[in-house]
Amino acid sequence: MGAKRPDRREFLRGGAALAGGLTVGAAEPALGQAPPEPERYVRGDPDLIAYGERSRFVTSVRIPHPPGGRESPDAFGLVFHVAAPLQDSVGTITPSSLHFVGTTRGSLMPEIDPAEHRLMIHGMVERPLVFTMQDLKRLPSVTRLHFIECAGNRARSTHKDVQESHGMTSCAEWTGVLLSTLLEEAGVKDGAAWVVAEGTENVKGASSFPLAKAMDYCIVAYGMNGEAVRPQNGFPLRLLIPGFEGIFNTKYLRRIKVTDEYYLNYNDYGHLSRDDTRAALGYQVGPKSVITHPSGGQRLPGHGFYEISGLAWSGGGAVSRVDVSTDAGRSWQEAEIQGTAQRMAHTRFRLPWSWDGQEAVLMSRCTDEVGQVQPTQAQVAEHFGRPDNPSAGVPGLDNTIQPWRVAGDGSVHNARA
Ligand SMILES: Nc1nc2c(c(=O)[nH]1)N[C@H]1C(S)=C(S)[C@@H](COP(=O)(O)O)O[C@H]1N2
Ligand SMILES: [Mo]
Repeated sequence: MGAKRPDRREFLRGGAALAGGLTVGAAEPALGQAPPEPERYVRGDPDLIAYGERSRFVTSVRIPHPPGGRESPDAFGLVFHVAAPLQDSVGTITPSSLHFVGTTRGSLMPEIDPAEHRLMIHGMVERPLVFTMQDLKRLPSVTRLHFIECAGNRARSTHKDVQESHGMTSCAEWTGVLLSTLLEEAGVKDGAAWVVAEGTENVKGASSFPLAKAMDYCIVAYGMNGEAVRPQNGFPLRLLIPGFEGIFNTKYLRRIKVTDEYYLNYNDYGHLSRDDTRAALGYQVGPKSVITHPSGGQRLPGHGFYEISGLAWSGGGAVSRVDVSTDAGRSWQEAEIQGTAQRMAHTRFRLPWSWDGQEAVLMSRCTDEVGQVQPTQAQVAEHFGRPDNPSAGVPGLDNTIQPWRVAGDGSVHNARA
């Protein structure tokens, strides 16, 4: 018995049946010519043997964010955040070298020797503990796919492409020890309600989050995409608070304090609620999605068959459904979800589409496992009492539907208000 192979006929039943097959217009007929031989060979060297690199023909790179590279608000570093080229992504995992980077106050990274690194757990616990990296690696571990998204990942009408509008989220496979395992080892005292996590570098990257969240799904991670966490993402140890906005995912993690109150810290822009019940939902990323192909800045070479493809995610759990519209939201079709959607992870969706060469507006809408549905920009503006000004932005996280307009010449443009 072999692995289950995708069935082309099933795919066609999904709505892509085109007279003459899928490749009409997309490929030339073969008339006996064999594909060319390579003209050049690259000679391997010890470095390439030791640690591989991508083809020189693959040039997709990260960019400073905000676009144009506004400098860090203080003197610590170069840029504020760095955005991932999600418009070029395939599948669901962001390669570590292209993972977005969020540095709350600059981009100076601490260089930490893992042999010297310690994680302290203290505060309202029975047994305060200090772990070395080696201690942590002896404990039961988990490996899970999770996205991280910066609360500043808000699409604007001026953004040209997915990288500018949605590039401050990424998804990696994280490995480490559940925070609940460490807190159970330490023994949380009655009356504790908050957890404060602190990083190692000068600005500490600290944040406070509810104890209930700390006991549920959070990972103290040392692994990222099959190797050690990269320095830009928190080497040697970082916290994953899956589903909560990016700022909670403390990098260079060195201290966890269990408390009975919210701690104010350098990371707090004043947007985080200190009320336990509001905090539980207010820190969470809503259901969100973006079509990565075709998307802003790309060009369709001609009419005919295309696969519309994109990423969907939610802080509320797994993506349960994605709908796609090719007529600016007048009608919707359910897209195919790649594999089994993981909780708080990017999920790839796909829909076969035949472009007739007319102007079309493409949109995607995510529904998550708890039934939350991604809103339109107009719905959110209405909700916040600004129906005449949908581009004004909204307080908190922005998870509104992203429209892309395919013009008659095949060029694709941002169609946000
Ligand atoms: N120690 C520390 N942790 C931090 C930060 C920081 O500046 N220092 N930035 C936060 C912000 S604002 C974000 S969006 C996420 C980004 O995680 P990433 O860089 O791995 O993508 O890390 C968070 N954790
Ligand atoms: Mo961030």
